[in-house]
Amino acid sequence: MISCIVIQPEIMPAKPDRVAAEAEIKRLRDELNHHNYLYHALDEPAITDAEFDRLLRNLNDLETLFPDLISDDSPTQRVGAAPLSAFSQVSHELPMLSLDNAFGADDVQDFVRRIKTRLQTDQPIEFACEPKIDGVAVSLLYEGGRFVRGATRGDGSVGEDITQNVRTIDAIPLRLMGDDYPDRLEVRGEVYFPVAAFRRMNERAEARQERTFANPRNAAAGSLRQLDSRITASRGLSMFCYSVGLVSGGELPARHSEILARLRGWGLRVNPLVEVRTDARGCSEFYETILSRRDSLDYEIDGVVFKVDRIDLQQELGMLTRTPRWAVAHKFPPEEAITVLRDVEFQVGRTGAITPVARLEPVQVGGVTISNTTLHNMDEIERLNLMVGDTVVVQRAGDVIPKVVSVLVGERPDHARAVVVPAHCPACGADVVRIEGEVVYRCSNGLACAAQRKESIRHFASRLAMDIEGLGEKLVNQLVDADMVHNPADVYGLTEEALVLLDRMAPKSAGNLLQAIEASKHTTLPRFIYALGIQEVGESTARLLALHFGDLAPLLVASEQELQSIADIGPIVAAKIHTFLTEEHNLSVIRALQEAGVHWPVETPADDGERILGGETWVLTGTLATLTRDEAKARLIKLGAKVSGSVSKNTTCVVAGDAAGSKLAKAETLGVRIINEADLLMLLERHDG
Ligand code: 9MJ
Repeated sequence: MISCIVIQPEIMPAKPDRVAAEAEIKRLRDELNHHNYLYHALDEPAITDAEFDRLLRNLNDLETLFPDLISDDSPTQRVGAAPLSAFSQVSHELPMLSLDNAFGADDVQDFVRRIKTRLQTDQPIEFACEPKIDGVAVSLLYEGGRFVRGATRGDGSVGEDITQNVRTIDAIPLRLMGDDYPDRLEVRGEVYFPVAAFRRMNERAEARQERTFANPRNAAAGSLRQLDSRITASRGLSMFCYSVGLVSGGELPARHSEILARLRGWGLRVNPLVEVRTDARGCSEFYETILSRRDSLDYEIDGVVFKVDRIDLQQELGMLTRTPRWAVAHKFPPEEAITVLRDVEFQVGRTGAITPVARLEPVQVGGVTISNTTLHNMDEIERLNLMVGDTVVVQRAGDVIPKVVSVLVGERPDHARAVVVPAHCPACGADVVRIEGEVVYRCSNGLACAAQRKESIRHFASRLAMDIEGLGEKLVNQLVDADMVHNPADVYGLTEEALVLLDRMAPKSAGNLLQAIEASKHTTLPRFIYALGIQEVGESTARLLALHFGDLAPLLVASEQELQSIADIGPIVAAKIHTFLTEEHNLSVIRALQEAGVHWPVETPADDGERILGGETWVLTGTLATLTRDEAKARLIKLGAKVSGSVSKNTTCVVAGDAAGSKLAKAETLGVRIINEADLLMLLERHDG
């Protein structure tokens, strides 16, 4: 919810009388608090952000006319306090606890067993099960229902007073709802940085070449430690509440889960995934469910927490020094790990690109063991300041392949050595070259290099290219090593007699493979162009070329200029295509493929200008739920649009998917038309894009 306040004195109405103003101020505050609650605590907004802002402006206007009616808990008073010079200290009247950790189902079983032994019972025990938010623990103090103080956990006994910053977090009510709250109520929970907002912030920082934050937790901690609360306000922090501390002048329910429900009723934000489960088995099921949902949440969690639900049993169990006996955190496998870079090897790709690959001391990251990972290119190695022998941090985010994110330079051993690009191709021994202006180093030997041959044949057979099932990496390696296949066209000359001589190739699998090879002859022009493996020609560019030329023959004779005239093809790509299609060895492979019977239906070439989106420039940003980025791009291009990677004042329209970031923000600033995925689908369907 955006809560910026714009004062427009020139259109201020005549001053209302004080009594009427007081009533209206109260009405507006109640209404705003109610909508804040619907938006943040229940995630069910009933009005738009613009309507919310209008109400907030009305309230602000009235408070400007009657400043003595302003109170601390007014929704207008979140931001605006003068910057501090330092934070003062806060002593927690009741210590803020930390949690004991469990690292596996066995630890959880032990925890439940210990509890039953202490309570001398073999009756089932109910646990409140909560996601463990990876943020910053914060205490909120309410007196008479008004928010009066926010504090960090600190060492558990003494924290810092961050009241001004906490006030700016829209998800935290400045006034509790209802009237049955205790006179003094301390609520505890975790302030966090929503993942989408975190990514947006880092994207913006990167664009301005400013420092980025390593992860949402650090970013939340950094945002809460700002002496100027306007900075905190700009960050879009949020909070989940998960327990109470000090309570006086009122009663709370007898179960933890009911206390959470009560907190929610007072307008505080409680995680919606909290459930009550019984015994170790129920807890483990909860763990698995939450683990499987982890990547779809807009906040980071590093485990789940199990708490004995009955407060009387919690009291009976008591505490150790800093951790309660009645709770445990079952941690997820860490998504970050530290290991040693043993070596860097270089792999040769389809286009000869020499890619550095890290050989790591095997380490568990997010539940999988990793021992290799790509380092992308030499610029990345330089950026990381990486040397062989270094201790490195490996991180895995979601289901992404783990990567080296930083080097612990302080741990660098004396024997560390620099990573050097080999002068000769590790596969064929030819010279390695770096074309000016390019990041990558390449083997200069083209298809005479066995590694490039293997990769180009593997690419040719891959699913989005000729889709030859069964012709995977291992088989391609064997075929090239045995000198049976030198180029993609040779695949169509394979025979059963030759294939059965290979390792693990029975007549039946040879037969299946030959059938798949035969079936692949009937293909489409975009697939064929993509299968050729021209540098910079991915699936969507291949579609573009097919659409423009309709058949292969006109593409083969196209000039660089004509290629460049196609929307979305720039001079670099045009040059790569032109070079590829003028090299004799490539042309002879193309001829051989056609002679072997590879064919496709001719497409109707399209005239860019006549199509519905002819002359328009579109930008895709964020994640689309029903289309891949390439597919959306290709379909827009089919309707004549140019699809660009960046927003400018010449952009016609931006399609904003989920978690859209800086491009969306820029489009908003420039006033460019923005549509969502549903609008895009409607447009595509209407015009058969
Ligand atoms: C987190 N971090 O989400 C507790 N926590 O309870 C939850 N932390 C906690 N509970 C007592 N859900 C001490 C800490």
